[in-house]
Amino acid sequence: MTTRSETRTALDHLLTEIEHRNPAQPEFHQAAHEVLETLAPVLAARPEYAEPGLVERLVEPERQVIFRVPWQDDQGRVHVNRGFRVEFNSALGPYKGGLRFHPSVNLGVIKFLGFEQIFKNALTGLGIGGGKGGSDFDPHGRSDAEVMRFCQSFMTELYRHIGEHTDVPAGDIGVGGREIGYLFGQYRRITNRWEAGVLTGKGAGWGGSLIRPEATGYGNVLFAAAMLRERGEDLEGQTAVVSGSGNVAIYTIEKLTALGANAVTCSDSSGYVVDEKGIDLDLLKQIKEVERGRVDSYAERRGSSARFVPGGSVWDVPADLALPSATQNELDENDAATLIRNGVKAVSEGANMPATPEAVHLLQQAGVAFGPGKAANAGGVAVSALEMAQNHARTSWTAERVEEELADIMTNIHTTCHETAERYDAPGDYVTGANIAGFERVADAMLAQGVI
Ligand code: NDP
Ligand code: 2IT
Repeated sequence: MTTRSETRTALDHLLTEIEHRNPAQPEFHQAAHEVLETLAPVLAARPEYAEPGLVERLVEPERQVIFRVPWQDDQGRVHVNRGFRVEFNSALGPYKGGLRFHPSVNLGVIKFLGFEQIFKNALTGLGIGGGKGGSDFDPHGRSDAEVMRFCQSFMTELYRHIGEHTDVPAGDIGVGGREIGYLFGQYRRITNRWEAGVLTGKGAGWGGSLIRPEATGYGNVLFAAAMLRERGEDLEGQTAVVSGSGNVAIYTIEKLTALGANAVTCSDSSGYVVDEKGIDLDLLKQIKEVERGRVDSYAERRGSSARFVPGGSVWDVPADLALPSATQNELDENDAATLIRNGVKAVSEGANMPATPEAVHLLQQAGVAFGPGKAANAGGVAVSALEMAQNHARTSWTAERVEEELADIMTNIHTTCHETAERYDAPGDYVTGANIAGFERVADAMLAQGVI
């Protein structure tokens, strides 16, 4: 019988090896640490999982593609970006995960996101494997025509690696409905196929699912509400701080408001806005979704209830709830200490890995309910899987139906994480619950399918 401490030693060795074999990929190391550090109890309790090679296979992507993306700007200048698709694990279904266009993208970032996606997708219970992709292209300040030419060039290589039964990309930072449209158009042109299920996040009129744009934010709020319910509380009357002002942040604010909470902040890389009356969503959507502007113009146009703070930390604003919805490592130890001092009750991750390991530790120690991204933000990829199901059946569901399914999926994920944490002597620890529950599903499928 393997003890937990023997298992922990073996995992520590593996983590050291991961760092050696994947140099200069700090985000991937961080994501691997966060998962592997919680697996010792399940590996000790279930000897079949401790089989040599299982976890080693899990941390090595099945396939990694890196390619050149040349494109011309409106002045005719040629730019060369780098494109990535990491197909991490397909034991449960076709690779599934978004594309990120942001200057900070590199192989390590895409690998961290792809690794997280394996467990997140397993938690949805919907038969999707894990993958992620993107480019170091920066869409900020680019014209529609430039973004279109970039997307066409990106897809001119990507098309050979994807397909409705193979690998199904979607959006992430810098990739929304506009980009998915250009990418889908180029895929259709190159392949001469109407293959709706090759991408998700499509427009509602041409194969997209209703509620997909809302799904990540709505789902995160439902997850936060479920954590609060465990503590005998609800969202009504709670003040919430939200970071970001993109897809996830906007629909997080929308659902918080609908359920009676007061979302008082949003942010972008220029700074944050506090609006004591609550964020005016019509104004925020106009600025971000229509004009593609910056959050300072929200404060200018909103009037006296709102102010813009350049730079600074949105986590300085006192609140009952915090929903980080921008990017990785945006909430550190100091931010966590400030949130705790201000009496925060729950932190639920809309973004992927927004809280640093030190911040997570501090929040959990202080008894704050903490929802890790791979559980809390799984609503987006879950509705992507529902989009694939609708595409396959050549049908489209009503918004009400999709929203009901989303609510059921989020409740199930919450229950699964909660019960799994209890089963492994970590009551209330959603990080352990999410990692072990996701791991069990993927590991069972990998064991059944042999050493591949
Ligand atoms: P968007 O591109 O729509 O919005 C991103 C927002 O975050 C913008 O306000 C952006 O500000 C801000 N941001 C991004 N990078 C940085 C940075 N390095 N520093 C400061 N601010 C930053 O992306 P999404 O809303 O789709 O994604 C947000 C997060 O949610 C990401 O972590 C993503 O992985 C995660 N996620 C997304 C899902 C989806 O369905 N879209 C599903 C699950 C998770 P600026 O414009 O100034 O850069
Ligand atoms: O991080 C994520 O889960 C996403 N960006 C959504 C992926 C998807 O395939 O919808």
